[in-house]
Amino acid sequence: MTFELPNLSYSHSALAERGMSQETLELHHDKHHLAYVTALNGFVEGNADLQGKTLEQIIALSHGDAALAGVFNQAGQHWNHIHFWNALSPNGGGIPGALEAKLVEGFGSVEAFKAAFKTAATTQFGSGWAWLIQKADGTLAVTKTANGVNPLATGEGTALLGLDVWEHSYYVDFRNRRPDYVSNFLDNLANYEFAEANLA
Ligand code: MN3
Repeated sequence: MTFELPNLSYSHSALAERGMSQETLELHHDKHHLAYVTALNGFVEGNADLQGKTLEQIIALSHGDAALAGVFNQAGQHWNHIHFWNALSPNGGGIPGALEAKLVEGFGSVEAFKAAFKTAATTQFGSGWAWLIQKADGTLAVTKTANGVNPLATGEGTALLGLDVWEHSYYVDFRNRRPDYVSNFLDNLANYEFAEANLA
């Protein structure tokens, strides 16, 4: 096996009081993420060009290549979910000072950042992701991507904080209320210390 499902750094029930249930994490991490890893390993086994490559290298070489669309989807989703588990915290929601200063610089206020992020996350039509990124010029921006795409693949910038907006990420806990899931993430679950650590 080339790639492996990483363990969560918290228990499956650790986020339940903050709006992400044990059932969601069991399905999302143990089933959905594992399926991406298993499928990716199947592609690698069957394609010598992919063997020995890092996950980032596979994302770079498969992105935009129609013949490798299946590979990209699995590799992108593996990368995205590794990021996502780190973007959640049982002590989430608190924004450390250096990141807060960058958010104010980039968006005018923390509230304006959250509004921009919520707009991106709720207007991503169908499956995808919302991201806080740092662009090459050092400034922050909010973006959204479809399916398994991420800012690493598009070259838009460094992913600081990503939110999964596929229905499997919120349907158990929030049913069809994606806006409530997004707000709860921003206020109660987001690991802003992880986001700050991703700053250049
Ligand atoms: Mn997911």
